[in-house]
Amino acid sequence: ATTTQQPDDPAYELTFPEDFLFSSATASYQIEGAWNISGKGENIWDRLSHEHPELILDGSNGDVACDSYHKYKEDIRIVKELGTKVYRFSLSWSRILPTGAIDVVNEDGLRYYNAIIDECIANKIEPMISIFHWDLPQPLQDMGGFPNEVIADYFVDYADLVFEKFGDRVKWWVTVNEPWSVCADGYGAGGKAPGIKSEGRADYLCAHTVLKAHARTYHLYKDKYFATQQGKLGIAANSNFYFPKDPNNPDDVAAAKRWLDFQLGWYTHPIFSANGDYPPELKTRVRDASINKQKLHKSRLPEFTAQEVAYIKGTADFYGINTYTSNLVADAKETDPNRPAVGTRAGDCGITTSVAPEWDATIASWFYVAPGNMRGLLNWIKDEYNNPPVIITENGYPDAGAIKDVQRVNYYRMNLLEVLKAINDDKCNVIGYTTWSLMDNYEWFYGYEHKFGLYHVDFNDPDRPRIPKMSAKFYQKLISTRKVPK
Ligand code: BGP
Repeated sequence: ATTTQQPDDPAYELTFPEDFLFSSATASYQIEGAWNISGKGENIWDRLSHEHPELILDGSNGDVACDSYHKYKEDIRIVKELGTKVYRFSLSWSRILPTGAIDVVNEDGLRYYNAIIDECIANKIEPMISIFHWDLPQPLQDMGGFPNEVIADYFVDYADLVFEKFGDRVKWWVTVNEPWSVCADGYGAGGKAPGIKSEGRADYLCAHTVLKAHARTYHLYKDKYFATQQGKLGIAANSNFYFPKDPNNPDDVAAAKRWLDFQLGWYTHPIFSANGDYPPELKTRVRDASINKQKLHKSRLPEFTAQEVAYIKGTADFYGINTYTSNLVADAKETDPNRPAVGTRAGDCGITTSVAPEWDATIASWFYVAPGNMRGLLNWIKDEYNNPPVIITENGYPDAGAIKDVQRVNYYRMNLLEVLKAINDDKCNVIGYTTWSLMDNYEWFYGYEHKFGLYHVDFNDPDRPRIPKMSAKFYQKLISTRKVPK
């Protein structure tokens, strides 16, 4: 069974609040194409996909993708057809600033995003803009990328420009999409561009820069633009919810909670918790592993000064969360032969992960359908951070591209019923929900092999037509009735 919901689940009777922000998402590198057109500079995904096609499942790249550089009106047309109030998309940093730095502005980049924003407004769609969704300008990577704190300066200059140019019409801003993926994958496990493998080191440095860049961007917006633009700004974190492998074993229960702190709290504790800063156990465990076990001079986890803690705390108007799947977590003692090595994040945390045998597999090896993930995560956020306004900034299901995408519909049904229960029964302050993705696109290391779209895109057709799948019709009906269709 792909879902646990019963046809008589009482949540089918519940309705989403009238002003609920339904949305669907895309990202620049994944859809735009036009990688070297009209002054755009090279970014880390251009570089990686061109130089290392062997890392991509089908050896492909985003050179053309959905051709949204030319077809953005088609994108807005399907957003309109779905009926979402919001369209979440991202800006290509190197299309606006080809070298990443503010001294060379590419006018065509500004023109392009102005056109998209205007097209949204003309169709009464509120743009939600991700300032950064992974496509770092290559020249900034050549300086070390996010592990080098100077990148925060470039980020803030870039953000300043986009607020100035687009902020009159944009009321929703996301600074960074999935800082965990940027850092833990990009500079830790190496599973995303720039593909650097330095787990437990460069990923911690990256996170430190990202958090500072985010906070500075928030303060900049509040100080310089909020009075006239009145927008809201947040971050889109990502995490699974983690279940204890043995719910009757208190050590596993503690381990699952701890891993949430290591994965999600790592980014959102400094921003949303009452005391700010990294989660206490993240600090003590990494410090202990670094100094006592590895005999390093200091902790691999950088420290914030008291001033920085205060500066970063509270820098978000909403809590954005992307979530897809789940894991079981077991405590792994020092003597456990399965415990990951000291210096890896899981080793620092003292855990192992697995999946439950009853969860359905999908086309993606990392993705199992895990009932309870959504509701568990929303409750964790509520309890951990005093119930902040939450926007689910991504949620979706991978397959090989069926138009009659029954499993995707089941997945959405399961998750949206959980969202309704979280709102109504658990009093979670959820204000929006976003599907990943509006349409099939370039799924990073999975190329065009994995599809998440509500709309099918034919990548063999030069016109790249967008065709609604069953899931698009399901979402459309859900939005118009504000109930989950049975
Ligand atoms: C999220 C990203 C999206 C999207 C999705 C699917 O992490 O924000 O950009 O790609 O995951 O993941 P993947 O393409 O790695 O399967």
